[in-house]
Amino acid sequence: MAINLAHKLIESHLATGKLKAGEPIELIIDQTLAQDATGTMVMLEFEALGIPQVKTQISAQYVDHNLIQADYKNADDHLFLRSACRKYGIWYSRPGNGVSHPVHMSCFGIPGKTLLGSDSHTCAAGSMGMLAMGAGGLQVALAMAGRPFSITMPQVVGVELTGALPPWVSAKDIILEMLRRYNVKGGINKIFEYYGPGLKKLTAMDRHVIANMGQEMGATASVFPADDAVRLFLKQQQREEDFVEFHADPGANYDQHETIDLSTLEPMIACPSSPGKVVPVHEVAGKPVYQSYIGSSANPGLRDFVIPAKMVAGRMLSEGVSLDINPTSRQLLEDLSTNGALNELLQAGARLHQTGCNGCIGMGQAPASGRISLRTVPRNFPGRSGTEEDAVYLCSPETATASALCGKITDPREMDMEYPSWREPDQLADMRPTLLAPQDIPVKVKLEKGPNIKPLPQFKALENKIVGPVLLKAGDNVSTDEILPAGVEILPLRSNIPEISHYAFSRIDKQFYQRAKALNGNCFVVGGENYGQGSSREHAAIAPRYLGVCCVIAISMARIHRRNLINFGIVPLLFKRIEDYQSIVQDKVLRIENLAQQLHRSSTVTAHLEDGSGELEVQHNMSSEEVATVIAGGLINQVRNKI
Ligand code: MIC
Repeated sequence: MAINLAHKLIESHLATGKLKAGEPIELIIDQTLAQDATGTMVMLEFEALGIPQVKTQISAQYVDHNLIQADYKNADDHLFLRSACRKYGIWYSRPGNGVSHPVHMSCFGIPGKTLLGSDSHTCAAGSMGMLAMGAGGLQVALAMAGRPFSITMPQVVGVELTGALPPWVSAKDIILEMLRRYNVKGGINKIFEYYGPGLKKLTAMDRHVIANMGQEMGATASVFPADDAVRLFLKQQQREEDFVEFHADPGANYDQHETIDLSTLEPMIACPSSPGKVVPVHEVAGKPVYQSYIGSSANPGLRDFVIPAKMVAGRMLSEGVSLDINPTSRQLLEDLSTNGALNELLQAGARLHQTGCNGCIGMGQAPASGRISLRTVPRNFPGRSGTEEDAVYLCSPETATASALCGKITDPREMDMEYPSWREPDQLADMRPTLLAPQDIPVKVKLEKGPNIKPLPQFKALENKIVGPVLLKAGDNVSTDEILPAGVEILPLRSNIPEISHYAFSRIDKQFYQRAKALNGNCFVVGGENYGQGSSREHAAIAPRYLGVCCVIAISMARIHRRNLINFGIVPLLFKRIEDYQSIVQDKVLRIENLAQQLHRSSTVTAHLEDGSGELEVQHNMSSEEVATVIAGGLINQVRNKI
């Protein structure tokens, strides 16, 4: 039988289970990555597991999110991470080296390997024939300890690309077109596998753009074959010896089929405030622009900076627009400065920021109130830029630059210039010397825990009778940015759960923390479809749990967040009937008796409305192992109990 690439990758790493969509499987993980905003938890969790050294082929820790050192907090975190890398045998990428996903690809990506990362955009490495997935930090810590990673076996959607992109249309427009078709939850429990003649002209970094934002559709992963484009990429990194050809068998089977004729695509844009609100650029053209943002893990390639540089060469940006350049990595910055593109950008009036994730996650660069920001980043959830009621649009570097030149949203095809030509260089600046390699012989290292590093909170086992109010009722597609926001004020608290919990649900209800504290007991949170979409930050589970949330009841849930809830002892429940979601109101008190028995016995859980007005039947889709985790009060307790 002709086997698709996703199945080949899964089969070669299968620890338990069968390749049957919907069934639980466990996968052996070859490589892990962490970034600093989630990495401090990963290291604390790894410490709690009591394992002396990582057991993976490669584990790497990047510092790319918490870069602004407004006080000691982020700096404390950096030192802690460096010491943890020394202690546990992990590569350390210091601040200034750049965004984890492209740097990992450049330094460590190998076709055919599995990669698990404590960042939802880890899936970007699917661009080079890897099975790469995002997960909560605890899952990554366990993978570092050599434990397999469990997921629900996804369906595989074969996306055939035909034709070639027209001028002014680039990889970002392909993934925006996918988002237009699938929206933010059409990819749940799916792997998107791209194939076909249209791949020929897409470089490994173009594919990274597409694989990265597969996460925005809720997909488990996206995969591309390891072909000549990947060989060239590895050659550019002086690692051609790591190339392994890897692709689907001819005529491979897929669970679902999708086709995109690239020649028919046009510049696309995602409107505020969801990556799924995609329209052609010309539909929103003419709106005044305040900021155009180039960079992030969603458009990290050299061409994503050089094309804008060529577009602005010899011109001046519109006077009212800030063109913010966020270099991906030290490598890219070096290449931009040697090939002259950096000067073109600066001379046109662009603004240079340090290498890293920066404004993508609200770490600076917040737009002015009521003004439009055009960004090449992967997400535009409400308020994520740091400005309340922001108006962030997601688009290609071409659209962002054309709009910065014209001062208004502009379809780049309208520019009075030829589409700049671009050829990948044979070699790029070498990144690896700036990474700190793990020592061959482990040395005794003390973890450097400055005052910003607080111990992990301990949670009790699940109570068998839960009585509490619905403390919050939320709508559809609530992202983790709304459950536990990021940004310059909150991100530095990632290593301090008591402090960060003050911000739980603050984007939805500014009084949530006070109300939870006043209650000082168990409570429920209710959500609509796709609850917890977006990031992998486990703080969006830990902080609510710390405040007494013991169950979330939603219509459906995003993969990573659902698992994070389980990992920290919050029961993920699902409405059986939409009407029940519609009729339940905030403050309604629920009572669940014999919860553990109910979870073990069947998929149905009965809750009683405490005012005597009846019963609410909900369901769960946890495996027996997941039920055991949640009953233990989370994965750390469960692992400890086993030891
Ligand atoms: C994001 O893009 O939302 C982040 C910040 O990279 C997160 C991780 C985090 O919250 O630290 C992600 O994508 O997982």
